[in-house]
Amino acid sequence: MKIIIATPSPYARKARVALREKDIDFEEIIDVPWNTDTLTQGINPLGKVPVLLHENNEPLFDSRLIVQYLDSFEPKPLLYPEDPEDNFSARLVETVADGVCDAIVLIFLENARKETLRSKDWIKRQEKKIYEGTKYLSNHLEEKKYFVGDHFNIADICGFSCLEYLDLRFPKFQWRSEYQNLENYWKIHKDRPSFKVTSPTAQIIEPLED
Ligand SMILES: N[C@@H](CCC(=O)N[C@@H](CS)C(=O)NCC(=O)O)C(=O)O
Repeated sequence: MKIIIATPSPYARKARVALREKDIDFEEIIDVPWNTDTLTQGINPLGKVPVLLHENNEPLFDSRLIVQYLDSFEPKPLLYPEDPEDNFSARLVETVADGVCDAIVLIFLENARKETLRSKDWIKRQEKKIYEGTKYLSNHLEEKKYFVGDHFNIADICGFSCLEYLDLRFPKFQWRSEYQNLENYWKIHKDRPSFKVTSPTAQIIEPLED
């Protein structure tokens, strides 16, 4: 298998962690999807990473679809829980964590525009999603070791990736001091090998004109 990724991307990280947790052989291809020469051209009409390439199958994109595919390709360990209640609960955490990352990306892009073109109201609107979403994650976690059930699953991949993406792109938010339970959770999982080797790193993107 091959996976096209960007090093800061929390969505690509979901697939990167899942591949490692399942011990699947794969090659990582690093792209900068925001640049005009992105490798996603002609592969993903949406121009986004991650993209999974597997033999002659159709390229798969969108992190959720990719992780679901990986669960059917190699069910051990299953990342989307079998139990229906846990399954919905894990998907909810995934939705909120991904949504927080969406808001972080939108602020990052807004700030990449010329100062005169930036909208303070738009940034505020996105910040509210970040703060409310993180509060939701904290409430959902309580004092547990895992977000959902008693096993590591997709909710943990998304929740943990979201917290480290906050550190990278939205450091003014001191979530560690505001939510002690999230800080404890981060400490418990930070040395997990699949997380350690996929820790997000910034890339330089072409500046946005107009
Ligand atoms: N819903 C998608 C989101 C993927 C996404 O937004 N990826 C970003 C990188 S963090 C991207 O490639 N953006 C390029 C663009 O929108 O042009 C998923 O979960 O895979």
